[in-house]
Amino acid sequence: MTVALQLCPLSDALEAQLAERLEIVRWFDLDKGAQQRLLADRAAEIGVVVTGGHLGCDNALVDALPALGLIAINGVGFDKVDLAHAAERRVAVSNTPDVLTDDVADLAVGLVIGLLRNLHGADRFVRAGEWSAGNLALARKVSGRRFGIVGLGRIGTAIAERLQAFGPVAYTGTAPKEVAWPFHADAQALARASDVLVIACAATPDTRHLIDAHVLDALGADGYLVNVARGSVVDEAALVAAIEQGRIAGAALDVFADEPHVPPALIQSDRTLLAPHIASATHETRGAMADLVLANVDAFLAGAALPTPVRA
Ligand code: 8YV
Repeated sequence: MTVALQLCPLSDALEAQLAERLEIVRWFDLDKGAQQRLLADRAAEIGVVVTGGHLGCDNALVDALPALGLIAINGVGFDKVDLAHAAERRVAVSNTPDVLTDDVADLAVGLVIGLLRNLHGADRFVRAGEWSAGNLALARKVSGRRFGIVGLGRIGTAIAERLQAFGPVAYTGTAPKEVAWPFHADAQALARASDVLVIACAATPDTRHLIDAHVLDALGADGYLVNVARGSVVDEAALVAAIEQGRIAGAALDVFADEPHVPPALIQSDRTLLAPHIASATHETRGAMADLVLANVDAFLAGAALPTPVRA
């Protein structure tokens, strides 16, 4: 049986089905010493790595596995895998596109509404028994806001389709698309024209820290930031400063630069709504993602074309 390294926890159902096809080694359960011993004893047997989009697989591990043939990502994002390096090593890479688009877009809308209407504060207010002493401070209206989408790919488009029910939508990206929404040449111009900036672009070297202090200042003291993409797209230190100094009104974040580490200033602020990278975390979508991971593993084991390959 082909041996597979599992780099992060997966759903019980996916783990059980993987174990029917592969001998699974739970890499993340091993300490450094045990990992080294495993590589020394069994590296040549390991043909598959199964990992998450948030985690990927670094080049050092790829290079330590001479028989590696497939990196199966349980996620759409492949920014944590060096595709050129994998191709050079003749390692195929698969991901789980499309099946999580609705969930990520739904969560983005939820974060927009939650942030502007202060749902997190309202929940805390009731639980803390503060209601009998008075009313919660007023929040901000969602309908009529101008929404700016950074990255109009599959997920960005699904977010735009939903948010246009609330107010005007515009976007930025690598190039204008054939859509009715207006295009802005860069994130700063889009931020200037938006009340709510929603980040939905892929993490690439070009989008690293795309949302910097200039973009946040263009969004302005009444503007809100929502990020369902990757933490690396936002200069987190600049965001912390903008939140602390009230240079933007608030931020709702499902992703962070160094997960699961969240800067204390973001945790302490009541201008932030925070989530632990849950955009695709529903039973339905994680089930569909698992099916795609298994379909790619099965194709690889059968020597067939991968259903959802990622190409360099
Ligand atoms: C998942 C993701 O949280 O799809 C992605 O790229 O980041 C998320 O859907 C993650 O991949 C789960 O393993």
